[in-house]
Formats: sequence, structure tokens, C-alpha cells
Amino acid sequence: MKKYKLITYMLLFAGCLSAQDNLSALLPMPNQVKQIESKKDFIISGKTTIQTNLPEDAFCIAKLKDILRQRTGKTPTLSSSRSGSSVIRLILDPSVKGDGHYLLSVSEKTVSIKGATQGSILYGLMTLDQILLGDVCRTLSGKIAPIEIDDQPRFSYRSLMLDPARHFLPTEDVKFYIDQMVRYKYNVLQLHLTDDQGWRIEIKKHPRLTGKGEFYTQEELKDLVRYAAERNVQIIPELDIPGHTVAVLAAYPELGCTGGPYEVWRQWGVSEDVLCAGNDQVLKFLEDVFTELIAIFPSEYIHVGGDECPKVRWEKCPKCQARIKALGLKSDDKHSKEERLQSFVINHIEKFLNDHGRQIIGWDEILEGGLAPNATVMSWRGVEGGITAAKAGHDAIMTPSPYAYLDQYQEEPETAPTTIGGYQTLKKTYSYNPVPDDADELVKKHIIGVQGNIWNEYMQSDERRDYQAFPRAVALAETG
Ligand code: TNX
Repeated sequence: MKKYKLITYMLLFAGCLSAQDNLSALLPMPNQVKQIESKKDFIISGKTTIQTNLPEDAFCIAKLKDILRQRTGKTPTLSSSRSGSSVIRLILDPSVKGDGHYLLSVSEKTVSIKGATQGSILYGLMTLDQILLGDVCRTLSGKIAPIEIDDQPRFSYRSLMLDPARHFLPTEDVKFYIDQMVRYKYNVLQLHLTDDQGWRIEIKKHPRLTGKGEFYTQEELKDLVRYAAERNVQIIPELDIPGHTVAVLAAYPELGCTGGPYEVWRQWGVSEDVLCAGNDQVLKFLEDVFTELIAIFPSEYIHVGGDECPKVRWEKCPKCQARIKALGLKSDDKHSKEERLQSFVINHIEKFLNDHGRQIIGWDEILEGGLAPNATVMSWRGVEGGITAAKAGHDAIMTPSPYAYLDQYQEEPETAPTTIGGYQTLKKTYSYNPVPDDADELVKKHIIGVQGNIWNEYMQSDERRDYQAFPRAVALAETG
């Protein structure tokens, strides 16, 4: 059902058009597409063979066979010979430098896809798949017109974020998203694993975190990491701290400023109850959970949240105020002392993760009390956070509301199914340019990518979620 819907979206984009138009409807559009008018088509037939220097069990080979079977009904096998009247070649070639860079060329006798990594070759395959998909719509012929494509992503970080904290997604749904992401050449999946409404990752040392509600076991998450890696997607986990933590407090009330009692939130919004920043037990708890997290996720980046952490409890909490005093934190016209206390917490975790060979990403609020020394900023409250971070020499990922908020309305709010609010049409999302031509050099250097956020508060079913995510996620893929 889901697959059917997505393919329909693609065909709506691609339409049943001429070969030339078809190529210009590739999503995302390759950097260079050259059609070679004078030559004859490549024909996928019973005689077609596959030749490759990839290991025999490489994912790309299985994927190519899959694509050919699905789009043409043919099942070519591997051959060691480069020559033949119809050969598809997948070639690891270190000279095709650059992350995600691939060359796809089609002539009468050969289709060749070259890249320096299996991930790059996979991107060539995804383009080939779209070409064949467009062709299926016309003739079911398995013919490919001679072309040359030279393609490479604009940004190194091309991400979607899923929110199983608000409405849980079973692992098979996460895999469905990974499948769609590779189709559109996304390479990062952020999993927002914790929030006020639920903690969704098994932590062996603190089992009460998942005592109620659905969650992923550590084994399930490792399986997702493997599944994604095969498809050139890195999973970046997010544990949102020190705010958005009512689910933690409900399980371990001693970690809050008031001691509770607390209940897992059954509403949306921003809670004033947050982790107590003056309590050493909280720091120890955070080290425990991040220790288990990094044993599951090999990604260099770990997302520590940092958004929407009201300071009202900290202002009244004797432990937080004692910590502020002990650290000598002072308010000034830029930051309150409680904002500086938030920076203390984030810096503490940054140091812990850096010591374990990882880097942190945080939502743009981590700028507020002074930025942790090596942090990457995810700019969500507009673009300013990202630009400020970049100008200060920090990397930034742009995921600004409204453009990248795929939970907001995409059509007339009065008649659309209920969402969190806002109104971002496909056209508006598509129009977003994270790095304008006249941006200064630091901004050009440090804005490393884009992310679409699929916040899940108002998406009680798979259908609603997929409906919100697409086709705008495809428009953002184009930006990436
Ligand atoms: C803001 S974006 C949030 C999320 C909500 C989202 C809804 C961000 C860092 N925080 O907690 O789900 O808005 O659009």
C-alpha cells in the first residue's frame, strides 16, 4: 500500500513523458545529464549479464538484480567478462572522487556505473531505477536511451528525522523510511528516541525507563543500524536532554528538581519539569545512558537535543542555584545564569562523548548559554541559529521551521486533516536554499546539510505520517 502510494507520487512528478522530459524529472535531478541522440538504445534482455569488481555478496549487486527483475522481469546473472552485447557494469573506481559521486553511462552494449564507494554506486543504481521506472510507464521495454550522467550531492549531510517518541514506529516502518531515503539519496536518519511522552530505547542499567509503553530493544536498534549502513544511511540517535524529559522523571523522580510525583505526558507542548541540573546523580545517569547508546550506534555524531528547556524549576531549585554559585555562573545582557547552567550540562556531556571519540549535535538552543566547544548546531527556529554557528566556525545543519517541518500543513488547513499547525506548501519547501550564492565564506564552509523533520504528535497512523512526509521530503532531497 505504502509502496504503491510513493510510486504514484514519483509518476506524478515524472509523468509519462518523452525520454528527454523523463530524464529531467529524475529526483533529485543529477548535476549533469547528457543525452547522446545519435546512438542506439541499450536493451535489457535474456542475454544481459552483470560484470563487477565488487565482492560477490555486495548489497549493490543484489539491489541491481532486484531492480532489473522488478522493472523489466529479467534476471541477469554475474559474468566475469567485460565484453558482450549487453553488459551492466558496477565498478568501484577510486578516481571518481567525492562522497556520493557516481558516473552512469549508457551505450548500445554497456551500462556502466562507477563510484569510489559502494554507497556512490548505490546512488547510480537509484538513478538507473528511476530511469527504468519512467520507461515502464511508457513501454515496458527495458530499453535505455544512451546517456551520460555525472552526479554528486551538494551537501554531505542529507537527513530525515523520525519521531518514535511521540507515536512509536515499529522497526519495519523505520526500514520503510530507510528504503525511501536511499531512493532519494538521503544519507542520514535521525531517530528522536526520547521525549516527555516516552523513552523508546532499552537501557539495561535503568530498566524503568521502558517499564511502560513501546520501545526498541538494543538488538533491534543494532539491526536497524546494519540495515541502514548497507543502504549508505547512517543512523544518528537523539536523546533529548535536559528538557523534554518527563518520561525520565516519571520513571526516576529523584532526577527532577521537585522530586515529583511525575507522570509520563499525555499531551503535546513544552513541560516545565526537566532534569535537575544541580544534581550529580543526573550527570551520572546521563553518562550511563550515553554509554549504552554509543555501544549501539557507531555514528560519529550523537544528538543531545537541548531544545525547549524552560528554566523555571532551576530558578527555584536549591541544588541548581548551588551549582550556579559553585561554578560562578553570572547573568549578563546576553544570557541568564540558568541558560549558562544548561550550557554546563551540554558541555559536560560533550566532553564525555568527545572522550569516547564522538561529536555532539544539538538543537539551536545550545547556542544560548554559550556553545559547547566542538558542537554542531541544528538550526530549527529559523535559519539564524545555523548562520550564527557557522560564522563562529561551528558546523551547522539547516532544518528550519517552516520549510523543513513536514508535520505542518501542506495544503489548505481548513480542509486538510489536523496537523500541528503552520502551512508549508511543497513549493515553499522546494524553494528553500540553505546557502544563498552571496553567503559569506564561513557560512558556505560550515553549513554541511539539510534535514526534514517528521515530528509525530499529530500522526496517529502510518498513513497520516507518510501523507505528511511526502512529497515534501522529495523536495528537500533535491535541495540536498
Ligand atoms: C518543536 S523542533 C520541537 C518538537 C516538536 C515540534 C513540532 C524541536 C527541536 N522541538 O518537540 O515536536 O516543534 O513541530
